[in-house]
Amino acid sequence: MNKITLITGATSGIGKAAAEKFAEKGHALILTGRRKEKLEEVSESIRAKYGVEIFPLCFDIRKLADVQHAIDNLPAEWKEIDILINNAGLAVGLNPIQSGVIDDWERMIDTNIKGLLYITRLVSPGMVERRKGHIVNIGSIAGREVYSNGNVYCATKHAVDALSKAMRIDLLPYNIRVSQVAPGQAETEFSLVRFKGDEEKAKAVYEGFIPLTAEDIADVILYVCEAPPHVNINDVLVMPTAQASISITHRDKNVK
Ligand code: NDP
Ligand code: 8X3
Repeated sequence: MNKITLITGATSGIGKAAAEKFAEKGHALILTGRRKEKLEEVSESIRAKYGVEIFPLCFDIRKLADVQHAIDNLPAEWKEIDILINNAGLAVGLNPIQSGVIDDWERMIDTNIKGLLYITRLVSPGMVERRKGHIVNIGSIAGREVYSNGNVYCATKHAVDALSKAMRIDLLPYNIRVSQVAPGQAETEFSLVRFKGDEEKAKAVYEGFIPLTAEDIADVILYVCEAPPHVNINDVLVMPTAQASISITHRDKNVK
C-alpha cells in the first residue's frame, strides 16, 4: 500500500479538503468523523475520483473507548500509519467568561485537546516502533493571540500550540516529525458550528473580505508533508491577506 494518512474530522472543511489533496497524491486514507453518512459520502466520492484505498472510521473523538476500539481494530494492512493529521476540532459559542456555557467549554476542551491527545497516544507508539512518522496538528491564530469572548476556544488552541512543541521534543529521538499548521479565518462549517446552526450569524463572519478556503489550508498541509525527510516544517501561520491579526480584518463593503 502507498503511504497511509489518517485525517481526523474529514467530513467537512479542512479535513475533507486535505483528504482530496492527499488522495490526488496517491495516499491511502483513514478518514474519521461522527457523521456516518457524510463520512461515507466523502469516502465514496474520493475513492471514485482518485482510485485510492479509503478506510472510513466513524467515532466521536471525545470518547476514549471508541477511539481505542477504532484504532485497535484497524486491519493489519492499515495499521502502519505514516501521517496523522490532527484536524478534528470546533469552537462552540462566543460568550464572555462570566456567562460562558459550561457545556460549550467541555465540548471544546474534550474535542480540541483531549481528542487530539487520545488519537496521538494511540497512533504514535507504532510510529516510534517503526522510527518513522509525521504528525500535523491543526492549530489556529487563536493559539497565538486571544480575542474578545474567544476565551476557551483560544485556550484550547494555545494548548495545541504547546502540545505541538512538546510532542516534537518527545518524539525527536524516533525520527518523527511534528508540525503545526495554524490558520486564520477560513470559511468552512466552523462558524455554523460555533453559532449552533445560525446561518446568518455564520455568514456575517466572512462578509466584506476574502477568507481562506479549506483548500488553501490543505495545500499548506500537503506542502508540509512533502518536505524531504530531513526537513521538518515546525510551524506555519497562514492568514487571509485581509487579516493582519486575530481581531484586525480589513472589511470592504464592495468585496462580495
Ligand atoms: P468544520 O466544522 O468544517 O470541520 C470540523 C471537522 O471536525 C468535521 O469533520 C467534524 O466532523 C470534526 N469533528 C468535530 N467534532 C468532532 C468529534 N467530537 N469527533 C470527531 N470528529 C469531530 O471546521 P474546519 O474545517 O474549519 O475545522 C477544522 C480544524 O481547523 C479545527 O481544529 C479548527 O479549530 C481549525 N481551524 C479552523 C479555522 C477556521 O476559520 N475555519 C481557523 C483555524 C483553525 P463530524 O461533525 O462529522 O464529527
Ligand atoms: C479559528 C480562527 O479567529 O475564527 O481558529 O476563531 S477564529
